[in-house]
Amino acid sequence: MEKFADEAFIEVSSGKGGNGCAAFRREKYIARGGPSGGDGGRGGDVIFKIRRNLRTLAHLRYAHSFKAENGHDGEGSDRYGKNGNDIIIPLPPGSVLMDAATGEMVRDFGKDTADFLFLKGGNGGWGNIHFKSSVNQAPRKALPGKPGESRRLRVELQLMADIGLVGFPNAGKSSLLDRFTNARPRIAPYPFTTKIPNLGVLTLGDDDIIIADIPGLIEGASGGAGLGIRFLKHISRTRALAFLIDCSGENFLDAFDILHRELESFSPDLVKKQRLIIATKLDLEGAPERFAELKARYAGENVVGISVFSGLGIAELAAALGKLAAAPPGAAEESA
Ligand SMILES: Nc1nc2c(ncn2[C@@H]2O[C@H](COP(=O)(O)OP(=O)(O)OP(=O)(O)O)[C@@H](O)[C@H]2O)c(=O)[nH]1
Ligand SMILES: [Mg+2]
Repeated sequence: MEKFADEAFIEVSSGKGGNGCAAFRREKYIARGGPSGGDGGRGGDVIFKIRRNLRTLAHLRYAHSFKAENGHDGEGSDRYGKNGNDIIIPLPPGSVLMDAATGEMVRDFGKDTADFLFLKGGNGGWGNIHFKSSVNQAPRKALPGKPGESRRLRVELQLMADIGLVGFPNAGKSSLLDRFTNARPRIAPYPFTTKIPNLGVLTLGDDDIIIADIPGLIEGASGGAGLGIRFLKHISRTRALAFLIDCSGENFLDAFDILHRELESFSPDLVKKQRLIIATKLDLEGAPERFAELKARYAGENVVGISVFSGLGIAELAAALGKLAAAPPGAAEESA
């Protein structure tokens, strides 16, 4: 599924340490106060954290530069500078970090999901309180903070779809992906427009749901008819399937049974997944009646009707897909 890799380039920097301070006590009745300059604070670190609810790298593309706070400078009266705040960069599970220039692997979060401290902030410089000695009671010496570090990284993520769209050619799968997501697949009024799978991201509140649109299936696909069923491997690890059934003409009533059979012959796990039946093109004449017939025939299934053209049922469908994506994983995913 390398076609679906999501990728982002980011620049990350840890904070510089604060400078140490050279200062002297000035108190009443004390003629020559000793040194009182505090140390600079430590610069903030760069830390990566895996967040389960993230599914894509989209958040890295808006703000691609991430910098931790610098340490604050030390001050007189023995005051130490505050440490700079760390920068915490959230990543979706399965992210891989590589050096942008060399491609060298930095971290594979597919193997280890623990927080990753990547760049440490610079240490703060010592204030002059550290430099007092028997021979120098009034040292003017204080040290600057150490610099932070910067690196450019390539972040890569192999997307895995939550929901797979299956249906006969021309059922409206790509049109739905186009309507719902950032993906812009080819759409045309003839069969087998889609030749390779497309992925799109549907954002619902805080959650990203990844939808896979695959080439159309026909009766006999498991025996090689049409484009065959090898594309089904792209939906074998989804949480749920949506079966799209074109209600603009004939063949709508048996479509689900035929699709079910083709899927089952590819893998019995596929038909154990959570599923939803979507009746499409309800804006066309006769389609609402066919939708009613379909619902009656598959009374035990969850059947929703939509029109991508008129917008009918689209909001309800988004909510239903959100629920499906949050459902426990299907049997195929557990065994994968
Ligand atoms: N009237 C109407 N036409 C639709 C609707 N949705 C899709 N279509 C049309 O149906 C045709 C097929 O749409 P696609 O989205 O390409 O269908 P597909 O299922 O991806 O087809 P394949 O890629 O060949 O499997 C196009 O001409 C679309 O414009 C709809 O809600 N109403
Ligand atoms: Mg298509």
